[in-house]
Formats: sequence, structure tokens, C-alpha cells
Amino acid sequence: MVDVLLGLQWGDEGKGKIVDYFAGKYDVIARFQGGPNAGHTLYINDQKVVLHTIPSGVFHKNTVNLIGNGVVLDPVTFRMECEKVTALGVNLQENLFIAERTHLIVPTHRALDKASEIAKGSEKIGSTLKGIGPAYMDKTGRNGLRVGDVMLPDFKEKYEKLKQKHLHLLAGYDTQDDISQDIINWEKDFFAAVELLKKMNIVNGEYFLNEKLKAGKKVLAEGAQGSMLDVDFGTYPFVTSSNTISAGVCTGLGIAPKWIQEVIGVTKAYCTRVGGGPFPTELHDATGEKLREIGREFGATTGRPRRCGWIDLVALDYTCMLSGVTQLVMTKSDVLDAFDEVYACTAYEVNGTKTREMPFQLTSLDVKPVWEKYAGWSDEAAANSKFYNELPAEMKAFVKEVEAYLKVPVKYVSNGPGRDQILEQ
Ligand code: 2SA
Ligand code: MG
Repeated sequence: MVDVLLGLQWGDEGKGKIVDYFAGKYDVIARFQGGPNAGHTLYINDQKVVLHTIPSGVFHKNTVNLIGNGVVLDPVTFRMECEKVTALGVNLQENLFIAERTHLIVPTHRALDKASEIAKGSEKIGSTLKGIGPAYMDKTGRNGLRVGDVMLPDFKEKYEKLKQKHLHLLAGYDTQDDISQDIINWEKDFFAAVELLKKMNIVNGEYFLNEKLKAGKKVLAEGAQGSMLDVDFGTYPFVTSSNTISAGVCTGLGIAPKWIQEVIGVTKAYCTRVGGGPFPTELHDATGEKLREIGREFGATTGRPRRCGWIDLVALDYTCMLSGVTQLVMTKSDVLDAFDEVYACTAYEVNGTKTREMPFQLTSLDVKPVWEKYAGWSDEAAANSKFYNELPAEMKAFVKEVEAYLKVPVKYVSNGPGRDQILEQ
């Protein structure tokens, strides 16, 4: 069977830590979408490790990891990650597999990402500039290169052909000058990294997984980014270019829906967003600042400060519905220790009318959150709890309210970055 773990907000819900926590229970951890735009933070022996493309199960001995066909892989960032993980004693030859249908990010994808964002000016998406959008465009546009292609004798020719196409597109932007120097630098790294990629375990991902499933093995599909960044259902166009909801698991790995059992949704006890786009519960005041400071809310990939606000139950209800979430994990609950009172958004007031549904788009509408206020609790009470029952009564009451609204149980509350800081309810 397959369980799915995914973020229910705009990314950065703490998925990396939770996958690492659960990984021991699974035989395979598989990434099904996204690419090096992801930043999954783990603490291994008190050392902070940020993973971008490699699944968060690599630090477990008896777990193998698969980069699925739905991912876009940049050989350059991948190589850097491999070096980091190998230095920590992991043997990637033993526990990492890459689907041959996984699409490649090439240097000109990054250049196109940058050119497109510059051209958008104030309307920019706030992309991580890792080439994600252009790589997925080439996939659906039927121009892309895949991991399996690096093994073929005509790889260089195919690469050149794609590059010429991209240079033609880049010529349409008036920012090409400094970008052409970037391409020359990135290309050297790219071909060096492709050599490493060739030595990795490149497999047919769909047979690899289905054979394991038939043999009774347990698979955890690890989502990246968040459900509100889903290309179909997120705050379009301020989204990423893949399906981040549970439906993406089937196409991103080549498995049938019948295998999927638990869908574990991860949400922060509050809410953040990095990059542009609507964010109804964003706080532009000192409270937002305080959340950012105490929650150390800075992008794991880009270092950008994250926008912060209270938890948005309208958005969570929507994303729980889209993915069929069966259980919730609430992360960073300890951050709320610092507040005398906490809030949740329980409805939107859209152009004067109250609703609990996600509107078609949020940008040109006047959307005001309807707040519910809850009592806070004393300093460090959540952070110091070792068991769910030790959590302050007010925190437990807050969790109950969230469960009642979403009609999904909060099975775990995470109260710090450590591997042991997860409390089961
Ligand atoms: P992209 O890079 O083209 O896919 O960006 C499109 C939008 O998706 C957002 N996005 C993310 N949001 C949160 N976390 C992400 N990963 C990193 C992290 C981000 C970072 O874990 O912190 O370090 O800045 C992620 N990846 C993409 C992005 O902000 C755009 O709004
Ligand atoms: Mg992240």
C-alpha cells in the first residue's frame, strides 16, 4: 500500500521532518512532483540538512528512496545534494533510485525562469528561479529531456537542439545579456553533473514501485511545496507547475489509486507563504513579524523571509477535500507559545458576503478573513511537553476546534525541530 504525506498550505509546513519521523515504518519513500524548488529541512544528529530533490528517507538504513517520474531534476543541484548526504555517511548507491522518465532541468530552463520573472515585473510569481516552470512547460510541450536520455548516445544532440530552442525564446526577452554569461557557467557544471547522474541507479520507476507493492512493501509518497501551490487548484497563477495534491501521486509515480491508503496532511499551527500571490490571513503588523521571528520563517532554498499569518481553516478545508486527507499533523505548535491569544480564520468575507468556500481567484476580490479568537497559554508550555496530554489545555482546545472544523483528526502535534518532538494524540 501507499500512504501519502503532503503539505496543505503554501509549502514549508515541515514535511521533511515528518517524513524523516515516519520513514522507518516504510520500505520506500518516493518523491512524486516538484524539484529543487523544494527545501525539506531535517536535523540529523543535531545537524541541519536541507534536501531539495532527494527524498527525506535517505537517512534511514532499511528504507530505499525513489525520485519519481513526476519530479523535475536539475543534475547540478542534485550533485551538490549527493555530496552533502554522502558526507553524512549515506550510501546513495544502495538507497537511492531515479525514474528514467524524470524530466531534466537544463541551464537554459533556469535562464528562461529568470527572464520570465524579470519580464513580469511587479506581477512576478516569486519563483525560486530553479527552472521549474520552464522544465514542466517542456514536458507538457513535448520537448523535454529525461533522465533516461543521458544514457543514450544522442544526448548531446538532443540537448543542443533544446538549447537552441531556448536561446530563440530568450532572444524575445530584453534581459538576455547577463543571462548568456550565466548559461555558459551553468553549462560546465551541468555536463559534469550529468556524468554523476549516469552512475546512479536509473530505473523504470513504475515497474520498480509496482513490483514492490505487489510484494507487500509499504511506500510513502512525499509531497513537495503545498496544496495551495497546486497548478490546478492553488492560487493560480501564483502557484508552482506541478500537481501537489494527492492526485499527483498516481501520475507522478505510475501507480493506481487503489494502492493509496492514508493521506497525511501537514499544516502549521499558523500559516506562511513565500513568494508572491494572495494570502488572505497574512498579517502585516507586529504579530506577523513576531511569528516570522519566533518561527524562524525564512525560505529553506532561497533564504527569503516568509510572509506570516494565522491559520486559514477555509483554505485547509479546501485542501483536505482535494486530497482526501485522513489525518493531520500540526507542526510548529511551540511557536504559538509566545502569544497571549491565537486566531483562526473560519470564513472569508468576499465583497461583503460570508463564505466557507475558496473563490475562483483571490487577487481582484476584496477578501477579508473572519476571525475566531482563542485563549493563549503560558510561555514554552507547548515546547516543553513530552506527551500530547502534557500540552496546555488551551492548546488542546485549539486543536479540537481545528479538528471540528476540518472533520479530520489531528493525530500528531510537532512542538520543535527535533526528531523526538512529535506528540501523538
Ligand atoms: P517555482 O520555484 O517556480 O516553483 O515557484 C512558484 C511558486 O511556488 C512557491 N514555492 C515554494 N513555496 C514554499 N516553499 C518552497 N520551497 C522552498 C522552501 C522555497 C524557498 O522550502 O522554503 O526557499 O524560498 C517553494 N517552492 C516553490 C514559490 O515561492 C512561488 O510562489
Ligand atoms: Mg520548504
